[in-house]
Formats: sequence, C-alpha cells, structure tokens
Amino acid sequence: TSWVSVGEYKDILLDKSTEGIARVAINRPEKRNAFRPQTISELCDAFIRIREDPKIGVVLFTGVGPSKDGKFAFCSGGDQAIRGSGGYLGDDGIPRLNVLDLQRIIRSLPKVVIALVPGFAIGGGHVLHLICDLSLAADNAIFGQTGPKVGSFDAGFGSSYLARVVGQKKAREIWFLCRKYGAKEALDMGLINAISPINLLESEGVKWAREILQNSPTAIKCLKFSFNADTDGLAGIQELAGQATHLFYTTDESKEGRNAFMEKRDPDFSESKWLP
Ligand code: 1HA
Repeated sequence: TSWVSVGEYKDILLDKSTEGIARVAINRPEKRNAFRPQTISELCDAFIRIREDPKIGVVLFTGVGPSKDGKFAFCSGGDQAIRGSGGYLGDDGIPRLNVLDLQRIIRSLPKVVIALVPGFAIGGGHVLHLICDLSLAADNAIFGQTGPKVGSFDAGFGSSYLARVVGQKKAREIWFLCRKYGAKEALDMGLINAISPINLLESEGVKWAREILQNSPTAIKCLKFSFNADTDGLAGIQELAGQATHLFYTTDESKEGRNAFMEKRDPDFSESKWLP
C-alpha cells in the first residue's frame, strides 16, 4: 500500500493510504519510543483526526525503528528522564499522565486499531498495545510491565483489562514479577493475535486490515463497542448505545419525530409497528 504523510508532528508520524488504512508511529527510536507528554498529545491529535475521517476503517499503530544500535521498539512507556513529581513534565513544567487520555481515545475509536509490535512493548508502552483491538508482533518482540521496578503502576486498563485478556493468575505474575516475555509466550497467553518476521510485520498488518475492510463497518463498530461494554461499565454502554441512536436516526420513524417538531405539529407514529 502507498502512504501519504499527514500533519506536522515532532514525536510521531501519521500516514494515510487510499484504501482506508492509517498508520500512526511513535518516532523516538533512540529512546525505544518512550513517550513524553508531547508525544501523547500528538498521538491524541492523530487518533482524533482519524476518528473524524470516514474513509479510514483500520489504524496500524507502531513504533519507528530500528534505532542506531539496530534495535526495534513499539514503545518503552513513559520517558523516565522527564518524570517529575506527580507525572511526566512537558515544556510547561506541568506534571501529566496524559497517556490515560490516549488509552480512552483508542478504546472509543469507532474503527479497528491494530498494534504492530516490532520489538519492545514495555511498561506504559505494553499497556498501549494491550488496549488496541488486535496485536501483531515481530518474532523478536518483547513484552512486559516494569512499574513495580521503577516506582509506577497502571491500576486501570493496564491491570484489570490485562487480567480479562490473559487471566488473573498470569496478569498478577506479569505485574508482580516484572518478567519479560517473548512473542511465542505472548501468543500462547492470548496477549497477541499472530507473529510474523519483522520485515513482513507491516505487510501482515495491511493484510489483516484489508480483510477487515471487506466487512460491514457498522457491524464491526457495534461489535467493538459491545466488546468494550462488557468491561467498561456505563461508559461502555454509552458508546454501544450511541451506535443504536445513529441507526435509529436513519429510520422513517425517527425522522417523523424530527419533522413534526420542525413543522410545529404532533408526531404521527401510526406507520411504525411494534415489531416482535
Ligand atoms: O506506569 C506508567 C503509568 C501509570 C499510570 C499512568 C500513566 C503512566 C505512564 C507511564 C507509565 C510507565 O511507562 S512506567 C514504565 C516506564 N518504562 C520502563 O520502565 C522501561 C524502561 N526501559 C527499559 O527497561 C529498557 O530500555 C528496554 C527493556 C525497553 C530496552 O532495553 P535495552 O535494549 O537494553 O535498551 P536501553 O539501553 O535500556 O535503552 C536504550 C536507550 O533508550 C537508553 O538511553 P541511552 O543510555 O542510550 O541514552 C535508555 O535510557 C533509553 N530508554 C529506554 N526506555 C526509556 C528510555 N529513556 C527514558 N524512558 C524510558 N522508558
């Protein structure tokens, strides 16, 4: 597929293809793609742009590589060099944990997000691949949480949702021992969907995206929000319900309500049946 670069970003790359796929990549390879607040605000901006583009159905989310020492990374979490008291510091000196905003934008995106993990997915970077709809990894990929080693923890999606994905015992092992896991182990525990050689990772992602794009966008959106609703409580139900409202607005029954209001008359729903 051929990519066209979009937007002027410093820490990330955003590309779109003509066939309905976008690619978002963290571009700090010398730091194993660790994020700072600016990286995250750029990622939020890119994903919101994608949300507003009705031609895009699938997003490939990855990390630029290799670095000068030849290693690949998806993301190594928060940039510890700018971790201040209370959060990660930007140029304004304000401490932020804005990766939590990004997690929710990705979860709420009415499109399929596929993480392509070319190497390390560690700490807050591991949580980012976790919350994507699907994850494809290179055979050299390495997964793990480090919070309890570096004085941090993600007690939200990073732990509870991890337990939904890999089970309670494995999730507790991952967080309590802070071990690193290879691609095969990740596949065996249901943490990723497939493994491919690194040089084929992006083309594998495009192949999965093309298969998804053959299918009904509305069906896929409703399914994504249904999977989310099971874990996200009322906020998840709100998103699933929004899809029902979208569909209801397309019916004659719903349009009669709007028309009656605009024409300052009582609505006539007599044409609408109480179907079983
Ligand atoms: O837990 C949270 C949050 C929780 C709640 C709400 C928000 C949260 C937001 C963030 C986080 C976190 O992400 S906490 C976890 C932070 N991340 C880590 O603990 C991982 C740190 N990195 C590593 O363990 C390793 O670098 C690595 C396993 C990913 C790769 O090891 P490797 O191949 O031996 O490379 P290494 O030499 O360590 O790294 C290459 C360069 O990248 C080093 O810089 P250099 O010495 O060349 O100047 C290294 O310092 C830098 N680097 C790597 N990861 C980070 C980093 N610099 C800053 N922050 C990093 N995370």
